[in-house]
Amino acid sequence: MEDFWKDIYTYATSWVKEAGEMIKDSFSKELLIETKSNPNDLVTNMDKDVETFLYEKIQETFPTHRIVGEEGHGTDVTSAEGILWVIDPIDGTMNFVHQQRNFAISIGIFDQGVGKIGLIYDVMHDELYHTIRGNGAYMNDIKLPMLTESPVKEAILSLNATWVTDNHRIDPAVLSPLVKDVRGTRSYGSAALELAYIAAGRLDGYITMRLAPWDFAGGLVLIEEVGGVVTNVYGEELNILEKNSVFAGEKAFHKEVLQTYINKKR
Ligand code: 2AM
Ligand code: CA
Repeated sequence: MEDFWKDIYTYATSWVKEAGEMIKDSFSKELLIETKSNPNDLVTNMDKDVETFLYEKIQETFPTHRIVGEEGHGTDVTSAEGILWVIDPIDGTMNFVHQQRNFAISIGIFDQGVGKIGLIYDVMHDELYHTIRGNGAYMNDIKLPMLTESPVKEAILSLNATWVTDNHRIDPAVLSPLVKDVRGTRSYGSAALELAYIAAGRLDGYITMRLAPWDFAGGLVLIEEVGGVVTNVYGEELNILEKNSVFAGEKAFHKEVLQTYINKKR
């Protein structure tokens, strides 16, 4: 393994763990909750504090690296040149506020647009999903096996019911037969965790009509490392700097869904 990436990974994992402690400590203090684009789009002082903490650590240690974060850092980043950190300080903020669990810190680190490091930290379970490209993916110390083929009829698909009810976002004629045919559906409310679960083989697919780069950056690197596929819902490559629809999954499942369900209806 190249020492260069190992070094970056070692710093990143220690900062993510430290940020996890900050979040846990915050449960005994008052949380300031605000809304962003709509009344259900929540942000707290902890989202902002964790992003600032990570941003300052990266800037101090790796001043040439570029950073994009959910809470406002890096709005000036318009290309994927150089080394780029894509950060979600708390993914699943609604879960964080309402449930105090099922949220994660997510980081994807890219070199000229190619994913090199993926980290997703499930803070409350103390489970860190991590990879350095080409060196295997892990949950804590446990190596994640390569994904095995999963036909639609045996698959568990993760998706948020919102997308099935809203005609403007996806035609129910596409999703409804798929939802009927899979073995089961799940919804966890944190894109980062849903992607980590695919990497761990607990889910076979995840479909969503809109995610921001910080929601999927870490998961993309993890899933690719175990042989899975992450695209938009039409099977096209994602742009790491733009909002996209996302369809992630085990390779055979991904192919079957595109061929049998999505492309037939286009
Ligand atoms: P967040 O908690 O960091 O906001 C919920 O189904 C998942 O989708 C979460 O990962 C959430 O991230 C993300 N999400 C919620 N609203 C979104 C939006 N308007 N655009 C992109 N991602 C969103
Ligand atoms: Ca997010």
